[in-house]
This record gives sequence, C-alpha cells and structure tokens, in this order.
Amino acid sequence: MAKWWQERVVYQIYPRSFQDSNGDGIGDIPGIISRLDTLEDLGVGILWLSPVYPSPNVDNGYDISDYCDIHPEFGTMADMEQLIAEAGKRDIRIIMDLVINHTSDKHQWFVKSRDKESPYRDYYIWRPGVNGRPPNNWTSFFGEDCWEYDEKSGEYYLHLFAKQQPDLNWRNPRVMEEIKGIMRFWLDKGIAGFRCDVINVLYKSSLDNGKKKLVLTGSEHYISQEGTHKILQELRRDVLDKYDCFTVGETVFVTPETGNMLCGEGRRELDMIFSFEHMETDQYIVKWFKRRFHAGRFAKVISKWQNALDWNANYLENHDQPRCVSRFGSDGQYHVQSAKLLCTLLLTLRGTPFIYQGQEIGMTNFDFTGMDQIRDVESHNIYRLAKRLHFPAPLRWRMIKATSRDNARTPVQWDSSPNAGFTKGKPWLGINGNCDRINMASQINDPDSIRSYYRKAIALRKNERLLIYGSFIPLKISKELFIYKRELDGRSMTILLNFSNRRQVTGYNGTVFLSNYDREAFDGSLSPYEAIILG
Ligand code: ISL
Ligand code: CA
Repeated sequence: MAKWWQERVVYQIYPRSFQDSNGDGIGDIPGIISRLDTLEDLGVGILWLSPVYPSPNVDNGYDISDYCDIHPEFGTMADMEQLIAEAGKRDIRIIMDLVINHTSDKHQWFVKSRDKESPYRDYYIWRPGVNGRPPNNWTSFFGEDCWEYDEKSGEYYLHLFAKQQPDLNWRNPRVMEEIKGIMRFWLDKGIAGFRCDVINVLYKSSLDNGKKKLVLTGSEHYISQEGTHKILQELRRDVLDKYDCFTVGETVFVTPETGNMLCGEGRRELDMIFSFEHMETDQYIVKWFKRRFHAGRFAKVISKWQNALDWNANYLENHDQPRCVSRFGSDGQYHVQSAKLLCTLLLTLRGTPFIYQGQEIGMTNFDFTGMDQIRDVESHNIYRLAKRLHFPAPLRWRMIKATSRDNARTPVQWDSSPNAGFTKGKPWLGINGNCDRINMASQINDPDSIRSYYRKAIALRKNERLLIYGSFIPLKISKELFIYKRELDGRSMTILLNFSNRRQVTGYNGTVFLSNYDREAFDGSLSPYEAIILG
C-alpha cells in the first residue's frame, strides 16, 4: 500500500547552521520559518530537524538535557508550534531527532543518578571498576574510553559517545516509559515521526570484555541485539502505531541481513534505515583513512542495498559526512555537472530521498586551515588521539580536513552579502570562502543552476510512480559508469550516470526526460559527469 513517506522527499535541517534570525550567529527556528517558502518551492514534503532541545552542546544538541523543551538559542516552544503550523500550511511535515541511546550528563536524570541511592541511579549504566581499572575494555565512537569514573559514588558510567553523553539503561522499564512519554509529547504536537539516532545500539546484551579491534572494541555486545528489536517493537506497538507517522533509524554497522531485521515490513520496528556501507567505500577501515573514490565500488554497494531491503532511506550527505560533491563528484572544474549527477542518482533510487541543507546548491567541503577553526568534538578527540599515537602534524590535519563533520556544518550560503546572508552577527562556525560563487540567491532563478535541477528532479519523481515504486535493476557498473533501470507495470526508465570524462555507450535509447547537459536526444555519447534519464 502506498505511503506518504515513501512518496515525499525529505530535507534535513541542521538548525544551528541553517538561518539565524536574531544576530547571535546561531541558526534558529524563526530562521527556518523565514525560509519555508524556498523549501516549498524546492518541492520537499518532509523536514527532518536535527536536535533543537536544550543541550550543553558538547555534541551540538546530540547531548540532550531536556527532551520536552526547546533550546533558548533556537527559540521557544511557541516558535516550534508555529513552525509545525506554517510548514503544515505548505503541506510540509516535520520529523524530529530522537536521541535515546544517551542523554547529556546535565540531564536531571543523570544529575540525580550520580547519587547511589537515587531512584534514577538505574537509568544509566553504573559499574564498579575492576582492580582500579574501568569495568571492561570497550572503546567509544569518538576515539576515547567508554567509561568515566565518578568520584562521588566511586563507580564508572558507560558512554559509547563523548563522556558528556552517558548511555541510558534500556533494561530499566522506567526508562522505556519515560521515552514513550517523550515521543507522545511531540507526536501530540503534530510532528510526523522521528529520525532515531544510533538506534540499533540501545540494548547492551552484556558488559563483558570485547574482542580487541581497531575500532569499537566491545561492539559485538550491543550492535543490533535481540533486546533492541524488542524495544523497537514495543515503541512501535504502544506509541508509533497510534499516530500517522514514520521512523527512520540511523543504524550503525548494519548488513543487509541485520538491516532487514530492523526495518523489514513484517517486523513492525522501524520504517526505514540509514545504512553506512556506501559511505565507507572511500575509506580504509575507519573514515580517517581516506581511500580514493571509485564509482564502481560505490555503485556496487548501492545496488546491493537497493534490492536487499523492502524500502531504503537514500542519502549522500548529512551533518556527519563531508559534502558529497567534494567527495563523490568534483568541486573544481565539473562542480555543477557532478552536483547534478549526484542529484540524479539520489532522486532516482528506490526509497525515500534525504537531501541535506546546502546540498541543493552544491555546497562543498570547508576551506579551513587549522584546528582552531573546528568545533566538532569528534574531530578534536581524534586529533588528540592521533597526536598520542605520534602521527605527524601535517598528517593529522589531512585526516581531519578530509573527514571532519564540520565540513557539512558550515552555515548555509544564502547570498553574497556579508556572512552569506546566514547571520548579521558573528557566525558560530566559519563560512566557506566560496560563498560569493556558490549561494542560493544566484541559483534560485537561474534555470541552469544546481538548485533548479534539484527542483526539476524532485518534480519528476513526484510525477513518475515508477521512480517511486518501480523495481531497481542494475545494468552496468564500472569505474566510470553506473547505469540502471527502474521498472513498473511494464514501463521503464533508464538512468545513465557517467562519473568520468567523455564516454561512448551503446544500446541505450529513448526520450530524454532529464539531463544535466542541454540535450534533446541521446546518441550514445556521454559528456563528463553527464547524467541522463531515458524513458
Ligand atoms: O560521525 C560518524 C561517522 O561519520 C559516526 O561515528 C557517528 O558518530 C555515528 O554515525 C552516530 O551519529 C549520531 O549520533 C552521534 C552524533 O554525534 C551524530 O551527530 C549523530 O548523527 C551521537 O549522538
Ligand atoms: Ca539566532
């Protein structure tokens, strides 16, 4: 049966960097409201807001200190309600980020839980040390230890992310009830669902030592455990099923098999998941060791996932990943062409497309020159770790520059005025120097711009059921080419993507529905980074 969240395109907003309205240098909810017309014009039907809750911002809102309020730097609850209403008028629905693996260490639950006698003690995972050492050998996502010692109670607490992000204890039924209450609170306000942060690590099956690994020692005890499936089924049954909403899970270290267990239709857990494998095709083991981009490797992984799940959540970019045009395309000579090629790919895959703010104008990786310009907690932790491991300074910087999450977090480039129209004050994070050249104002009315191409591709998907529901059939995958077919009720479209220079192909013909070059007919010759949809 058709579902609205399959037919719509999602646009991710990272509120801090989207649009500032009051000159404090931080994007906010009134700023988002002021840009809703642009988003409506683009054709998106769902907005995903990265966290807007009160937070000490150690991890920019992914460390939540109060789940049922709005961070004053983003506005008020009334602003949030207005955003939901104003978006609704434009037929745009809103999903929020649900970060329930951990809270901030400033959350009242955690503050109280520091007291051994408190009923909140068991909301988190506290353990005594072993011979003066942490309870086990696990390592965290952010390159540090997983356990933090608390003087007050003489025990350690578990944190899979930063030490200011203590993990919740999902074995405690009271935690489950609290989270259900939070979900209902927002759904009752009219939001349309959640993007669920690192949702497949909630349940820790044991706290035994892990097999020693280069990264995430201990993860076999918490990745996609049976206990997590039970939790997801319960949240679905008791909360989500009572509303017209959907969930997309951010799921780490999933395979097609474990992914299916999390979002297969019959499972009644999540509606779709973000997998990471295609984002790992340009790295060795961890993202800090870059490997040259290879379109064939990338396309092969995408194809595999396309047919592995009932429904996909497709993305090429988000607030944790470098900009896709710099990474999978070209941010030099073929900037415009390759940004449009990546747009074609994203909008013609089977699944719900997720566009990240700025992607629709081809924003590139940052042009920062040193660590002092970087704010991301992960980048700083990894830089320190690399220093401890005696990596030379230039290598350390190269690692961070290519992979830092701040690449995608620089403010949106709206126009060529000071601070790119993002703020009248001092932006919280530097603005890319290319904002004179790459900005919304210069693209919005230009029919040949990247932005206009996104608009066209979104409209095409909306009008072509086969681009939404059709099957995905890979036809050719190589270092240079990714060609596939979408098919529904005997009709088909072929999508040709050329990741290289001029190329000749034979055997493909039809009407040109969309191309990033100005062409009416296709004769088999592809220009550099050309993308064509043939019908
Ligand atoms: O950033 C990463 C890889 O590029 C991941 O290790 C990332 O930390 C992981 O995907 C989890 O991400 C989510 O949870 C984190 C938060 O920092 C991220 O911003 C969020 O997307 C902790 O809440
Ligand atoms: Ca502001």
